[in-house]
Formats: sequence, C-alpha cells, structure tokens
Amino acid sequence: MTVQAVMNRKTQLILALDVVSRERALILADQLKDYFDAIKIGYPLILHAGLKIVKEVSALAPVIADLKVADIPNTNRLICEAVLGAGASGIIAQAFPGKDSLIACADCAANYGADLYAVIEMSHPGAEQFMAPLAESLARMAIEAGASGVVAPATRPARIRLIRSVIGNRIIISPGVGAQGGSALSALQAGADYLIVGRSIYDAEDPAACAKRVISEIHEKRPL
Ligand code: NUP
Repeated sequence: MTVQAVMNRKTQLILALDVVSRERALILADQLKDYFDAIKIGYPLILHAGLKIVKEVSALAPVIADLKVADIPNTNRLICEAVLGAGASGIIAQAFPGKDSLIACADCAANYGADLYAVIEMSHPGAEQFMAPLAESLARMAIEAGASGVVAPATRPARIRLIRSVIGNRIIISPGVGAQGGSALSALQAGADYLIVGRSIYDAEDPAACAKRVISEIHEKRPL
C-alpha cells in the first residue's frame, strides 16, 4: 500500500497560491514560505505561468499540485508524472472516478516519493448535493487505494470530524478557511491536520503579517 507523508508539520498551514502572474506568485512564495508547510498551486497559476512555475516555487517550498486529477488511470498517470516530474512533492486528485484511477495516482506519487491527497467532499455549498452523501465511501476507498490523506471542507467542521472517524490517522488537508467562511480553529479542533488558505492571506494588505496573525491565533489555543 502506497502511503507517504513528506510534509513537515510546522505551522499546519498550506498556502493556496491562486494568483495568475508568475512574478507576483514568486514574490508571494518568497515572502510567505516560512509561514507555510507547503504551497499549493493549481490550474489558475500553471495555465498562466506554465509548468515551469512548479519547479520555480519548489525551489522555495514544497509544492502540492492541485490538479484535481479526475480521469481514466492512464491519463491520471500521465498528468501526475508531468507535475511530479516538474518538482511537486504532492498531488491532489478527485476520488470519484474510482479506485483504479486513484491507484494510478497513488502509484505514481510513490514512484516520486510524493503524497497523494484525494478530494472526497469539497468546501463549496454545491458539494452537499452529490459529494457529501458519498464522502465516507470515497474516503474509505481513497485510503484503500493508498492515498496519504484526503481533502475535506473547513466550511463544515462536522464533516471533518466524521471523515476523521473513517480514515484513522491519515492526513486531512482542509480548504475553506477565511474567504469561504470557514474558521481555522474549528477545522483544526474537528480533526484537520493542515489548513489550506488562499485569498484571505495573499489579498491582505500585508500578507506576511496576516499569515503571522493566523499562526498565532491557532497555535496560541492549540500549541504544536
Ligand atoms: O474542496 C475544495 N475547496 C477548495 O477551496 C478543494 C480545493 N482544492 N479547494 C482549493 O483551495 C481552491 O481551489 C483554492 O485553491 C483553495 C482555497 O482558496 P481560498 O478560498 O482560501 O482563496
């Protein structure tokens, strides 16, 4: 079974770097790298700046590629190879295409010594329609497939608690804090290991000060 866990747990924060300018991305990554355990890069930045941005940001901090990979096994493998080969140390895939598709990602991640995180329930309201009713089964399957952990919504801490009871000590990374209305502390108290935070930090007037504030808020109440 393929399970890694390459992220180093210091601040328990992952920066969602969804800016679309390469220059701004590199400035933010450099300014903020010490406040985050990893930097998450997705389609908005990769499509604007090219795959080389993964390598450039990886030189500053561990990169999780949020490509929500969701295809047949062979195509999933090709996507994972491209982004892990470019330097990412983690990849996010959708769980819903099924176990064989997810195993292709997990095997590829293992070949690169990287982590696979499976999306089982998303943080936006629409996820309650189709994903939430399946989330427990998706989480169980993701663990069987060899994922290092799952992505679960900080906007609904009760769901994190439920997913924690299903996946034991595997990792939960949790988006939805700040701009989407989720509370950092509630998500951690419900069982999240890492919080994914984007706009509320990189759009702040002083992103570094804002990151420091979030860190002191969460770790004052929950020492590392
Ligand atoms: O369920 C998910 N919700 C979510 O917001 C799964 C995700 N991967 N994300 C991503 O987390 C989203 O695409 C964005 O990159 C980040 C949240 O950013 P923000 O709302 O803090 O700006």
